[in-house]
Amino acid sequence: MLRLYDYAASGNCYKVRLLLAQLGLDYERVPIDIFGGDTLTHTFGRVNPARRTPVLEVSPNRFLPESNAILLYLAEGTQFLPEAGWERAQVYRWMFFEQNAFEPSVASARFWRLTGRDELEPSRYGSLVKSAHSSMAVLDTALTDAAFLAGATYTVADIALYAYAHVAHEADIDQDRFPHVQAWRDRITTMPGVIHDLEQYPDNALPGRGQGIHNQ
Ligand SMILES: N[C@@H](CCC(=O)N[C@@H](CS)C(=O)NCC(=O)O)C(=O)O
Repeated sequence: MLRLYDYAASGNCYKVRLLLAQLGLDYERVPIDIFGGDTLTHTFGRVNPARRTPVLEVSPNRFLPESNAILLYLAEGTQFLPEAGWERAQVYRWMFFEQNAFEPSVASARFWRLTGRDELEPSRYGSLVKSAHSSMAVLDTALTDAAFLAGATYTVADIALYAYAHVAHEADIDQDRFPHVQAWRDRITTMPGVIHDLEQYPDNALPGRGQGIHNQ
């Protein structure tokens, strides 16, 4: 059976849980307390040397880290990933954008806001929120004339971006500036099989409390 090394408050992990739910696949969920030291053990170092979640164990001792790589692996041959060609390239384009611009701004701003880091370093938080607005604007422009990111059909690109876009308001991001993102989010929210199980950050995620790879 598939096994997911998972952190309940992580949007990157939520992406994978969402696709697994929509595919109707059974899996074992292994909770990893990323601020409780679980990623720092020798054993977890063999699961993912980068010491991050999510990781999918596809068969015994075969570990696949990186949320978007996991989405692409699970979606192969399903309705959630177009055949090779133009539309597939669009899926890659948005998933790369998600990792290099969207997640580092939107997810980080939200994490900072929800764990009080915004008050500790307001000017750094301000820069994150500014970058997050730029990333949201890119998404909004793309969704002006398209129902979904890669075109007419819902794909893993939408899942990758939805994970943090659907909670972007928690990061002081002004939703009213992005009406096309709102409409796209509403379309996804009501789709069959869509789950919403992103949890709040626990106390050990607060500054100075935890012992993950980000010691701040
Ligand atoms: N690029 C990676 C990022 C994974 C990542 O940063 N995961 C976070 C949770 S969202 C984590 O496990 N962090 C460990 C830590 O901060 O100690 C992916 O998309 O899977």
